[in-house]
Amino acid sequence: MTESQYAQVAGEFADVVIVGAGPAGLVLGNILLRHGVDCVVLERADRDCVENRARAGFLAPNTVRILERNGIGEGVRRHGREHGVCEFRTEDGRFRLDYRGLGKGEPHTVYPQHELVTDLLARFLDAGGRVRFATEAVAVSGADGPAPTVTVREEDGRPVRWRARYVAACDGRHGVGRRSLPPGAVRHHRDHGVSWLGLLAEAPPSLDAVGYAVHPRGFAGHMARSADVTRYYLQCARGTRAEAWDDDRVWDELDLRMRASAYGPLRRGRIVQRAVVDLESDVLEPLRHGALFLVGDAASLISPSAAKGANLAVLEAELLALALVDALAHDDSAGLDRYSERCLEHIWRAQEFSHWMIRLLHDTPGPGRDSLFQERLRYARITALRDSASQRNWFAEHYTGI
Ligand code: RFL
Repeated sequence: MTESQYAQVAGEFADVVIVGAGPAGLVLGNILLRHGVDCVVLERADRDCVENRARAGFLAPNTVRILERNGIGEGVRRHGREHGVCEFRTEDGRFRLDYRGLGKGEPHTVYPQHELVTDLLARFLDAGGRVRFATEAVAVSGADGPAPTVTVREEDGRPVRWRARYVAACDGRHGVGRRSLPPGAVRHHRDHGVSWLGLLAEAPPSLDAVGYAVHPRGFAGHMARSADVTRYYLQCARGTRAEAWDDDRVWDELDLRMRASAYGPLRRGRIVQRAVVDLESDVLEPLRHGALFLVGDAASLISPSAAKGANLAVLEAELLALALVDALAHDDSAGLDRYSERCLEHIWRAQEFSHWMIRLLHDTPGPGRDSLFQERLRYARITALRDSASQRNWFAEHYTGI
């Protein structure tokens, strides 16, 4: 359909059009609604899909505070479980790091992302919020002028134009927000050269800690999600097909890398999700282009090594929501002017820590890199964490901080 044909199609309006019903979009929508700001959430997927996408699980203390102070923390408060210990398993044995008692003395809260999203959605709809499911945004236009427009394709294929005063792209790394940026936008990108097979097992956790195993065959990770579900990761070769790993192969490899023969076998169960994740990071600069704002994964993609993605999404959503309230209700746009700069400070810090975690857990390959040199550096990092009190404090503060 041409631009002139789109000009004929039906039109709707909201002060703030939010694209994407993930943690970023739904935190933003809830805070706006609470302050009486007119908004709508446009979501490509259907409700069932949005409520059942298993992804993150570790919430930073600051994330919990943001949810609480905006009246959207009830689910986390009721069902989240505090978590504060890591166990590292290496060629030298194992050591535990009780990070809750170090750094700023704060734990993570384990609460599966899809449950958080389910809570946020229910809350938003109960408060009268508008969500259009199965509605894909295909273009954002006019963001540099007074009347930005989001063109969407509804479930029946019907095009609709949403006019807005502001557009929040909370639609992840492949969304329309990133595709709609002007030519001057910068994308910093880093491929870490490492891939993980991400697994979700219908099995109780095997450790009372986050488990990080460094092994000659590659990294393995263990993260509790609930009493019956555990997330595991296995470092794998680039280009691995997830289906090539049947359940027995997964469990045997996990037992090997987690050194089950020394520390006890893992509690097995059905693998219900397997997907290969290439560890990549990117940051877009700036995060504002006129009336268009990038939030969450749309603003920055961060490797899951340090569990920061959903936490950044929530932090940015609150900053943007309060700035939009000031702009729309009090005619004060200073917060919007500062949005990009304030978020980028947090994003780059999180990127730095996540990058450090990758190099703690892997011998990162790369052209011209001496692999034995990389291995020795990785070993030095992990022994410093084991032996140095100040290093452990530094780790604790950055592991839970955002
Ligand atoms: P989301 O959650 O991807 O939501 C984006 C939404 O936008 C919709 N969408 C569109 N809607 C309309 N029109 C379009 N054109 C659209 N394009 C996309 C999508 O359907 C979707 O509903 O982005 P958001 O809100 O920015 O949230 C980001 C987080 O989801 C992400 O950073 C985390 O899941 C990352 N992450 C983790 N983060 C943590 O803080 N702690 C963790 O423990 C953690 N573990 C993980 C993770 C990510 C993982 N994957 C997916 C690599 C574990 C894994 C395996």
